[in-house]
Amino acid sequence: MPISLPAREPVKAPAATHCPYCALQCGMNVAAGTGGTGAVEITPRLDVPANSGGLCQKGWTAGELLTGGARLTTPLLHGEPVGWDEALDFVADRIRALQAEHGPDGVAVFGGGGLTNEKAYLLGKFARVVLGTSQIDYNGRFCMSSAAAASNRAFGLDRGLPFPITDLAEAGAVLLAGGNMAETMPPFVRHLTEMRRRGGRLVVVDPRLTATARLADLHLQPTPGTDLALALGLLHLAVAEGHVDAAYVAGRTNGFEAVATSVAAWWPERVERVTGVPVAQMRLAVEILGAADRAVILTGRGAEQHAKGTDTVTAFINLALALGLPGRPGSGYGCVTGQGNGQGGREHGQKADQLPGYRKIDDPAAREHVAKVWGIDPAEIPGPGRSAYELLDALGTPSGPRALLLFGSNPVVSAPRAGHVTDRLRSLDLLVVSDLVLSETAALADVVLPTAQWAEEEGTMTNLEGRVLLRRRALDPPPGVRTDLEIIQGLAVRLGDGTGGPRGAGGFPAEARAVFDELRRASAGGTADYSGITYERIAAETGVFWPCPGTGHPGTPRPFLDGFATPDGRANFVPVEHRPPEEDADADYPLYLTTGRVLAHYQSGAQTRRIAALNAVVSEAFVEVHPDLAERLGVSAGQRLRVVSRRGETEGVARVNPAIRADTVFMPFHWAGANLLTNPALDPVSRMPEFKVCAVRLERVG
Ligand SMILES: Nc1nc2c(c(=O)[nH]1)N[C@H]1C(S)=C(S)[C@@H](COP(=O)(O)OP(=O)(O)OC[C@H]3O[C@@H](n4cnc5c(=O)[nH]c(N)nc54)[C@H](O)[C@@H]3O)O[C@H]1N2
Ligand SMILES: Nc1nc2c(c(=O)[nH]1)N[C@H]1C(S)=C(S)[C@@H](COP(=O)(O)OP(=O)(O)OC[C@H]3O[C@@H](n4cnc5c(=O)[nH]c(N)nc54)[C@H](O)[C@@H]3O)O[C@H]1N2
Ligand code: SF4
Ligand SMILES: [Mo]
Repeated sequence: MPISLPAREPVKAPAATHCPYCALQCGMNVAAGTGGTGAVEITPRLDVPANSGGLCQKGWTAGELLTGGARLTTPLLHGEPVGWDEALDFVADRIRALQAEHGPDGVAVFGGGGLTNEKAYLLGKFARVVLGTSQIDYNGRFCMSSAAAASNRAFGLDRGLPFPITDLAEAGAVLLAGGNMAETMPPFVRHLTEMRRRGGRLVVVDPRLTATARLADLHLQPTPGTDLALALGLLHLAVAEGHVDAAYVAGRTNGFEAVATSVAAWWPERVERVTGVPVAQMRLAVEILGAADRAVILTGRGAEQHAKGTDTVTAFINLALALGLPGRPGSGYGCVTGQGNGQGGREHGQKADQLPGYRKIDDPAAREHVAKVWGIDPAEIPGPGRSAYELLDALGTPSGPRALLLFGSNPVVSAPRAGHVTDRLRSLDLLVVSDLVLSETAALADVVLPTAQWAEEEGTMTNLEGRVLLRRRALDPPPGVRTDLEIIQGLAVRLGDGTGGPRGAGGFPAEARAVFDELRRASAGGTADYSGITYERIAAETGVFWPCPGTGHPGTPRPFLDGFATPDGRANFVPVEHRPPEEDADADYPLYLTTGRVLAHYQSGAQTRRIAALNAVVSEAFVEVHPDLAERLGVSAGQRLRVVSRRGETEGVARVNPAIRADTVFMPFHWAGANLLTNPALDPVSRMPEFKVCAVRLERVG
């Protein structure tokens, strides 16, 4: 059934909006067609505290993909351009046939943390209400799920930074475990340098002397995968040196005794043997944290992306609680969330076990509330589905989904054990990808749906501080391109009950505002309550912090000041034990591989590898090796290296750098290759894969 799309107002004035990429969500003004060139002009906004005038080179060049020739402008069916009706009819017919044969769970959905709140919400609703499938998850599972799980069990709430980013400047000390913001969020660094300018001290934990570690007063350089032991050792020392805040522990927490007992065995020399971090450096780190009146402990993906990531973050939270930090002004624990809407993307129902408002899908009260908003019976909402890697791993298997609809992710490059994931994607009966460009994953799809981009659409994004921001439209999408909301609506109309009701056009508006208004109602009373947030308020207040239950509510910049979100209002210490990586180095694979990011490229590189100025900075995968290792292998900088793991092999150019440990090599994952090697061992709680450590060997090529 053809439907009418919302009218688009012509756009003239520059739009005050936000960068399409990372969770810092730097504010920028976007002016379209400046000087009649068709090019887009980007200037930083001064009114957004996260960047207040700063942008990184990805932000400066983000306009290039809007106007360049790299983007998709027509749907593709088996590689051939077709019209929208033909493409969407084909998808709907195939889904109907596959569900008739394999049941509702025969069709799966995979979303992304770069999608707006509105898209994430509507995608989750589409999966449950129209497809009736439990099989939905998203790439945020690969991102901050371990920190989320640890925060939930300690604080009863997961909000990346539970304080405004500008609070960092007031801290007397910051310990950052496994984050490299100088490359991953350059304008973030100004908050750390301001802290240091005021006399505060920075401690960075990273197996590499990164650009961020170079800014630090103290750099701890552990073996990859040993942060848990390090955190236990730091708490051991904090107890031994009398840094525990006894009044805070007694007044605001539960369970300290068991944790104090469990770290007793982690004396400093033992921790040094496990981590490689000298005892003196650990003592200094604890002294710095203990001496500061206000202190913050932050984790990034380096500490989190492990098969024990949840316990590692828990160990750092235990340390923060013992020092009396969370819930005190200018102090606390925070996870530096990654994707543009990494925070909001995990709150509104694209996660296998969640419903909007950060509700649990197996909670009867949550199901009843959301079903009412959706106009369906609670019993019709499916139960929890598979987590991201488990879902990808099940595709095309006898018990797994036969079709996948994918919005906002490129797993052929970014999933762990990517060679296997690619095989699973190829084995599907139907793969449908909505993207701006022909990503490596879109290139495998039966149907590719070209979607509008950030500067061509409205919507909300929730940044790393939990601040809900407004994405504004600066220009029209090219002819032939539709927004994700229009695409979801197009499918809902075809696959729904054919009425204007909740299972048809009525339940799936394509206007972002209408979706947001429904999201507000669906989230009301939930943990992530957005009910008091409106587009007008966001515009007037430069963002509103959730929870915001009611239009008269001011929003909540610091949710833990008066108490934690646990039933008794107290934070929970949770005892955890160190264990080695799932795959340790051995005679055949003697080195640790760790993976991460470089400044110029974003994620799977689908966007940034298509931007000339960024490709000019780094244009291919590299392997960072220590000079001693290079000498042992007879390798010099610029030579090609083969990196081999039990799962696959790839090549890269050698970068010889004394900044990395001699037992470890580093590869960025922005090019297909690094993830052919990685180990999909999953964290038992968060289901996060072990991206940050596996065993490899190096070979010279030729
Ligand atoms: N330029 C750029 N910026 C980005 C992104 C991007 O792709 N490119 N992506 C965005 C997203 S989604 C995310 S999640 C964030 C990620 O932001 P970060 O967490 O800062 O990024 P990573 O480079 O993945 O990892 C950070 C550091 O962890 C270190 N590391 C590796 N193994 C270990 C370990 O076992 N322990 C410790 N302590 N450290 C370890 C690495 O050496 C690396 O320097 O960045 C966001 N910003
Ligand atoms: N080895 C290794 N692997 C990793 C990591 C690591 O550190 N090491 N980090 C992991 C982390 S933290 C993350 S977040 C993932 C990210 O990895 P991916 O999930 O692959 O993320 P992106 O590369 O951002 O993919 C987004 C895709 O969606 C498209 N896109 C962008 N915006 C939109 C939109 O609004 N709508 C639609 N439909 N499409 C859009 C882009 O063009 C791109 O093709 O990678 C993970 N993989
Ligand atoms: S730091 Fe992140 S949000 Fe800011 S300009 Fe760079 S990519 Fe964009
Ligand atoms: Mo991420």
